[in-house]
Amino acid sequence: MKLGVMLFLVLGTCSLRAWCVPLKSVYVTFPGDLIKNMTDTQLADEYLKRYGYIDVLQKSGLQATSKALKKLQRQLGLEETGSLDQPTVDAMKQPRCGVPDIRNYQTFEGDLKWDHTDVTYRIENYSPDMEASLIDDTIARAFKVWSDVTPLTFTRLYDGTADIMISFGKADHGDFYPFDGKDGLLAHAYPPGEGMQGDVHFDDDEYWTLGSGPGYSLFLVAAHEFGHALGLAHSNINDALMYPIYRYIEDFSLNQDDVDGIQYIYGPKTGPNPTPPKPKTTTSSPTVPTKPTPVDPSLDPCEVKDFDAITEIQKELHFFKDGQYWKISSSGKRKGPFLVSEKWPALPAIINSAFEDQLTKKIYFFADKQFWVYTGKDVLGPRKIEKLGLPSDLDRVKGSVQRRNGKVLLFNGNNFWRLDVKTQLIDSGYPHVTDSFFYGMPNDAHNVFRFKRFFYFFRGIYYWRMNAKRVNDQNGFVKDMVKCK
Ligand code: NFH
Ligand code: CA
Ligand code: CA
Ligand code: ZN
Ligand code: ZN
Repeated sequence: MKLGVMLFLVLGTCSLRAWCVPLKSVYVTFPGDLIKNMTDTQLADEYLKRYGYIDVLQKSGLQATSKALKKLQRQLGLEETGSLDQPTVDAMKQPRCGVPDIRNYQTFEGDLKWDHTDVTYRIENYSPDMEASLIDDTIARAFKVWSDVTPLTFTRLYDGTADIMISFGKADHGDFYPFDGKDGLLAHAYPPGEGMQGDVHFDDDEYWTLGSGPGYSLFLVAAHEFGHALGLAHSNINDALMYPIYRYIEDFSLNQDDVDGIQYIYGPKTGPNPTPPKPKTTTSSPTVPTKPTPVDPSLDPCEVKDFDAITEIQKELHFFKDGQYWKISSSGKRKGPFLVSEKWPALPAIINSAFEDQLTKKIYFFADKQFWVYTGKDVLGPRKIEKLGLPSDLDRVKGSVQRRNGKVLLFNGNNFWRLDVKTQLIDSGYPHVTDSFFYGMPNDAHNVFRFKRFFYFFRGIYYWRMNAKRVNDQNGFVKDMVKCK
C-alpha cells in the first residue's frame, strides 16, 4: 500500500523520525569535518539521498544521479548541468539541515498529525538567556502563529505529560541527537505521535533572544519547530517559515506556502468567525468603550492643533486624533485617515499615548487612567495604570519612549517614570524631573515619543527634537512631521 511504503521511507531516511538530525550521523555530520574526508562523489551521493533527491530504496544509477543533480541545482539556483561541477560541490558543503527539501507535508499526510485539535504543551525548563516570563510569552506567540490559521488550540500544562514537551538542552540531552555547540543546528523537533514524538528541543549553547542579533530569535525558531511538531516538513521556498535555514525577519508573518501546508493537514480555521479571528478581551471589564466614529475625510491632519498621541508602530509614524489616525510611511508618504475602532476595537476614541515594545511587538495604549496591550488582534485590558506602579492620582500618561533592555519611559508633564516591560512595573527611584534628564525640552509636552533614534517632544503646533546624545538638535512645526509640506 502506498502509505506503508511512504512510512517505510520516512523511517528509513530518518530513524526515530526526528527532524533535522543527520540521516546517517556516522557518515556525515553537517556542518562538519567529516565532510572533508569524503570524495565529492561520495558527498554528492550522500547529499542527494539525504535531502530527498534520490530515493534511497532505489538503486541510483548514473542517469538517476544526473536527474537528481539537475533538480538540486534548480533548487539551489545553480546552472542545471546535471553533472557534479564545482559550484554544486561548494553548495553541498554549505551547512544544511537534515529534512529533505523535496519531500513536503503531503508525504506525511494521514499519518503524522495530531488526531485531536486541543494540543497541549509543557515548558520543562528555561534558557538562562531570557527571563522565564518572556520565554513563556514567546512560546505562546509561536503557537499562535499556527492556531491563527488552523482549528488547533494550544493549552499549556504545568505538570504531567503534554503532547509537545519543550526543553532546552546542550550537547547530549537525552535523545540520540546531541546538539553541536554554538551555531550550526539550533533546535529540533519530532513530528506528531506518542511519547517523544511532538517534542521540541532547543540547543542551549545558542544565545536565545528576540531581536536581530547577536543570538537567534527564540520566537522564529520556536515557530519553525512547532511547524514540525504539527507535521510539517521543510519548504523549499526561501521566504517560508519552514525553510531549513535560519534567517532573522523583523516583521514576521507566515508565507502562503506555510499556510497551505498546515491547512493541508488540519484544514483552515473553523468556527462562526473564520478569518480574521475575533479579538479576545482577557480581563473582566464589562464594557468596550468604542463609539464607532465614521471616518471624516474632511478632517485635515494638517489642521490638527494637538494630536492625541503620536508613536511609531511597525516602522511607521502614527498620528492619532479623535478615533482616527494617519500613518507616515518610511518613504515619507501620508496615509489615512483610518479608524482606531477598526484596527484596535477595544480602545476608546481618544488615547493619550502609545508605544510598540520592540522586543515583543506588543502595542501599549494609554487613555486616562487605563491601558491596553495589543498582541496582533488579541487585547489585554483595560487595566489601571496604577497596576504598573504609577501613582493613583496620576491622571494620564502623556508620552512614552522605548529605551533599550525592555525599559520604557512614561511621561506626564514635569515627571517621568521608567517602566520595565518584562515585569510590567515601574522601576524604583522614579519619577524623575523631565528637564533634568532631557535638558531644554518642554516640561509640559503633550506628546513624547521616539522615532529613528530621536526623542520628540510635542507641544501645540511645535516640536523639539533631541538626539541620542541628548542634545536638542532641531525644533520645528508639527505639520512638517505630518508631511504638510
Ligand atoms: C537549523 N531545523 O538549525 C541554521 N538550521 O540555520 N543555523 C534549523 C532550524 C532553523 C530544525 O527543525 C534546524 O530545521 C541551521 C543549519 C531553520 C530555525 C542550516 C546550519 C542546519 C543558523
Ligand atoms: Ca510528545
Ligand atoms: Ca548549535
Ligand atoms: Zn533532542
Ligand atoms: Zn526544521
